[in-house]
Amino acid sequence: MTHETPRPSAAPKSPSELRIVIIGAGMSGVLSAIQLQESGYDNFSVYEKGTRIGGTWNENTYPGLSCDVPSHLYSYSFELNPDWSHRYSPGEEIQAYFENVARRHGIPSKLRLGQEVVRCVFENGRWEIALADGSRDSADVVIAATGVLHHPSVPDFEGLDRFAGPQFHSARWDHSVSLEGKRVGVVGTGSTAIQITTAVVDRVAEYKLFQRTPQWVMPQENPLYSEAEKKLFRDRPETLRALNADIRLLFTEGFSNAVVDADSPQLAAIHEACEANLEESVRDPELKEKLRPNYRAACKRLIISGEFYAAIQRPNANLVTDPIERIEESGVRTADGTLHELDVLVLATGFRVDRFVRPMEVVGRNGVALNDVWEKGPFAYLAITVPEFPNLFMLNGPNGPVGNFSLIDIAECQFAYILQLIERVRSGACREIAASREATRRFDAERREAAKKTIWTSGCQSWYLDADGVPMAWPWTFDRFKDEMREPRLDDFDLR
Ligand code: N01
Repeated sequence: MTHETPRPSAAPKSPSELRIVIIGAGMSGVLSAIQLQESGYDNFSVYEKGTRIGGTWNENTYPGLSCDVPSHLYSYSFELNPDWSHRYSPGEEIQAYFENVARRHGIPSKLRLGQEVVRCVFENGRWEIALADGSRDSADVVIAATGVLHHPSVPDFEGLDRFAGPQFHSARWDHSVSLEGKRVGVVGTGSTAIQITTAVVDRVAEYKLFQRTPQWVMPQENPLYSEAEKKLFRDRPETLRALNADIRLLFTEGFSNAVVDADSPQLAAIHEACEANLEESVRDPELKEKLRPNYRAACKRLIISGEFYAAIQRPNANLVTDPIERIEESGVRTADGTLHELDVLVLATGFRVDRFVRPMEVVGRNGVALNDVWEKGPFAYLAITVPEFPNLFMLNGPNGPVGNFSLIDIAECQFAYILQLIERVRSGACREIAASREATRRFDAERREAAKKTIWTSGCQSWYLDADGVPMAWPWTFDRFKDEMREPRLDDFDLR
């Protein structure tokens, strides 16, 4: 697709004259598309490298997949869903929700599925966009909604390719492989591995969970919503809104605001609840000690599960804590010399969280490559904009509040902010807008300082930390985030 490149101009444009490209059709890409349309910006396309929308929920299909944010909170504010089946609904239902919402808002006509953006270059005041199939586009504004937990991290275990049976990363689940009656090994003890464990342990002959680091597990029930409750939500939408508001308050005060204050009483209560869960749920003292972390609860991303401890105590389940030495044809060899024979090996080993828009090549003003700017680690002013990359706005970019809040709430706040930046370009107030270097430096220094108070620096290794051990995530409360997102401080921007 080719578009004629107009000369940059500060004359106001109608919303339809502004060409916008959204990259990614996950939760935040679909949100951007809906909100742009609602605001009258109809000249946009959404490029998605997958063949369906949904992002995370399209890519992750492992058994037991669900969202550990309650479903009535993990919903668009303008599309609350009376029909969620559970407090924490399964992944398939979440995927169907996004597909339904997108359809209802007419987004499919804007989607370019199976189209991967490989390069965005800022030239003559516009973004020139190249796609993997050789086609091109050109836009005044690019919205990068490319996701965070997205690029599988596969450990380079010696001999991994020698394993004779099926093996795959949790985000690339091979549904052609039957687990019934098999000896199955899962590496990792993050949220993913814990969900897989509870879902598959009863289907397999032998289950081995390879744990490098134990996790604190917060018990949570996952009740079904009754038909009567769903009818009430449908008939009286105000009850649904009230439920959403109640859960938001509980989640924000009880967890989100707590993790950024390591001394908070809420964190102490979470730690106690996790300790009590371990004490009460695990019978065998040896297993209990193997499962006991030596760091504080919520230092790593907290595991939410009412079933994991029961699952790992099934007679066919085994927690392996000896380090993995190598992978052999018939299984996993641990450092104590044991060969754990397996038919299927699953790597629930997490994601490369420092990628963001990469591997897409992004080149800003004067030929500066984002990859070089991010050489020491990705950063963005308020998680949205990078100096010298004008009119490029990220949703859930680096240093955002990922991991502690409903990502949908976050994306909605971010989009409202981005829309105000777009509006400045449309109105002719400027042609190009990006955070200034000075404001970005200040923000980065402040967030590094604030990060010292968070629970993530209390003595554990996790995906929150960058290569220098500094938490990458937003280190302040959700209220502060909402305040920041209310209106751009134009002094912090370089407007041209
Ligand atoms: O990944 P993780 P995840 N040898 O990075 C282990 C979200 N999520 O996919 O702890 C041995 O948390 C690693 O060990 P260690 C949620 O935000 C949400 O589980 O580093 N082990 C760890 O145990 C979550 O936090 C939902 O010592 C190795 C595991 O692999 C995030 O996604 C559901 C290893 C990776 O854990 C990521 O979760 C699922 C090695 N070489 C996920 N390398 C919801 O419900 C890694 N490990 C929304």
